[in-house]
Amino acid sequence: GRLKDRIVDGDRKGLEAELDEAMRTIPPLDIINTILLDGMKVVGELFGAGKMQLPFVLQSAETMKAAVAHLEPHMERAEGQARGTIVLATVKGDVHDIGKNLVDIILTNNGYRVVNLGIKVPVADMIAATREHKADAVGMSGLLVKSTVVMRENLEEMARQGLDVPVLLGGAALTRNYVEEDCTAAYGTDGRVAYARDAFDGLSLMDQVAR
Ligand code: B1M
Repeated sequence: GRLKDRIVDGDRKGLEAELDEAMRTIPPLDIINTILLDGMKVVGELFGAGKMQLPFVLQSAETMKAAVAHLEPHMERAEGQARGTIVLATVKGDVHDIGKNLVDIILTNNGYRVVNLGIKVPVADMIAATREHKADAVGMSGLLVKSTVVMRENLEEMARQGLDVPVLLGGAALTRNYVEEDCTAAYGTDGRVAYARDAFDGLSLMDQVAR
């Protein structure tokens, strides 16, 4: 569809009007999950195949962000007291934040308090924020292969600093096996590091740990 093409082309002109039009028939979250994310997938494939240059990838990412920002106020939000707190960050050396910010939106809309520390976050900042906010969990995001190594090192440091909250890991370069074997071993105790395949997986994991 046209909205998907807009993401691929990084075309923001008239984007809001088109999103408003789409929202008449499609719930905002479905627009993100089915249409917009499909567009980002194409961008990733084109870039990976050397058929799209970085500045254009950036424009697609900006268009995606603008679209999500426009849709976000229209999403349903769970009312009442916060169900739990998560500290969320893209790891050191990594700037990719679209997936992390989606996780933020989905958790926030489902009643969690999200302390979003942004991108390129050193582990010391995550540890400090976890203590300061008495967080129930830490969520790390990262899309680069090297970020998977950073996550494992972060878990070692968290363990050294005596942190024992559950940790959720997400991002395209991770595998379930790497998270459940290597990362769990790095953190020390069994079962406290979980792999979130997508933002909804992140929500259901949060529902489990925050109880
Ligand atoms: Co970059 N990039 N990028 N990039 N980029 C990838 C990741 C890459 C796979 C592209 C490719 O080669 N095909 C590749 C990584 C290769 C590798 O490491 N093996 C790559 C590269 C190489 C780079 C640079 C090094 C390029 C360069 O400079 N030469 C550079 C890195 C800079 C850095 O980080 N230091 C770079 C830069 C950029 C842009 C700035 C241009 C832009 C990012 C803009 C931004 O985020 N603000 C960008 C983009 C857009 C991409 C692709 C095309 C799309 C990523 C995206 O937003 N996807 C990406 C290709 C790809 O992923 N296939 C690519 C949509 C998003 C919703 O998905 O983040 O995976 P994702 O999130 C998912 C799940 O992973 C999960 O939930 C989401 C869905 O529900 N999830 C979590 C993620 N985090 C979670 C946390 C959770 C739970 C679930 O709980 C904690």
